[in-house]
Amino acid sequence: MNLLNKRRMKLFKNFNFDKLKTGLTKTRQKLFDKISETFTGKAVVDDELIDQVEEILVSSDIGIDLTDKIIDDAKKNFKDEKDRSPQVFINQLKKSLSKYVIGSQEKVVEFDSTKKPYVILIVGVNGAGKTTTIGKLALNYRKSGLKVLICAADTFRAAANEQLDVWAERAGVKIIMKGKNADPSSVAYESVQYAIDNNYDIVLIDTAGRLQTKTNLMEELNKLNRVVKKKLEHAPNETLLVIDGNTGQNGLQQAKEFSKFVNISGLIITKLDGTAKGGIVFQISSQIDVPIKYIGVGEGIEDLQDFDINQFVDAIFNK
Ligand SMILES: Nc1nc2c(ncn2[C@@H]2O[C@H](COP(=O)(O)OP(=O)(O)OP(=O)(O)O)[C@@H](O)[C@H]2O)c(=O)[nH]1
Ligand SMILES: [Mg+2]
Repeated sequence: MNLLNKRRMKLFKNFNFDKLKTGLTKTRQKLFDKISETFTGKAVVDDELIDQVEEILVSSDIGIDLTDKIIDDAKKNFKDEKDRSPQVFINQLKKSLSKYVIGSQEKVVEFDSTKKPYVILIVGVNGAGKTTTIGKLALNYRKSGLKVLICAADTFRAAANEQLDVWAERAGVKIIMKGKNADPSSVAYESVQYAIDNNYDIVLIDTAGRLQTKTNLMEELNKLNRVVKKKLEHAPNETLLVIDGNTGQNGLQQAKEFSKFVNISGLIITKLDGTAKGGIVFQISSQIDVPIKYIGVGEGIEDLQDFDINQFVDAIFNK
């Protein structure tokens, strides 16, 4: 392992295939089960069947553009196959789906111990799952042996501090908060200062939910970013946009708009348990060049998983 790899490391890997598969049940029903039904009793996949598969993909949250690409790609590769059975076609489909996501996944940013404190900014629209995700991340980083500080920069919503405080306690980490309506940038600034003074390894900054269409709130995020950078030049080291997996097409819009104001290094798609709209993951990845770092598959502190495209595809396209 070279020095660079040693410094930039994946500190924890959370992955449980069964949990992922259970979480994605509704998405699987909408995609794989429907495709399987179409293939029932058919030994050979012909163009008419492929047209039906195309319709199923379009009506899921994969979207028209990506479906076009996937179907073209799968058709092209399937043409050369001697075995024209449904299983072989499904395998082609899986490969084609992964193909359009894998490129952006190579850009995932990992923890770097030379950047101390390492600062992660969490942003997103109202109710996306930011605060919950911070609690989950804090626990994972602490378990990895890091000294973790949580910064409560959501000074807007009543009870935001209390909610985050509960998560900090669950995760067993320190939290910095100020009164309601304090300037979020000042809480962030002071937290980073505190982390520097007290030898913290990592700072997780929670922010208020904001609609991507509200320019003043988006400017506020940009300011917070600048203020943190002023205190610590390398920070924020990661800016993660949290997207609720149920929001479908709007999630894509959120990613595009937030990117105009802050440099999004990764996405966290939450609430993939219980939604039928998991196909949105493919659409988002194929349309914006930002990797998906984690996915949320439940409300509990252990329910944050690393995103792995091949496992994700397997969890949807398996009985
Ligand atoms: N099922 C499920 N629920 C989740 C997940 N992540 C978050 N939630 C729930 O989503 C709701 C909102 O979560 P919060 O963490 O408060 O969201 P937020 O983005 O901080 O919300 P605001 O600060 O109000 O913008 C809570 O009820 C969470 O329990 C997940 O992965 N799965
Ligand atoms: Mg919150």
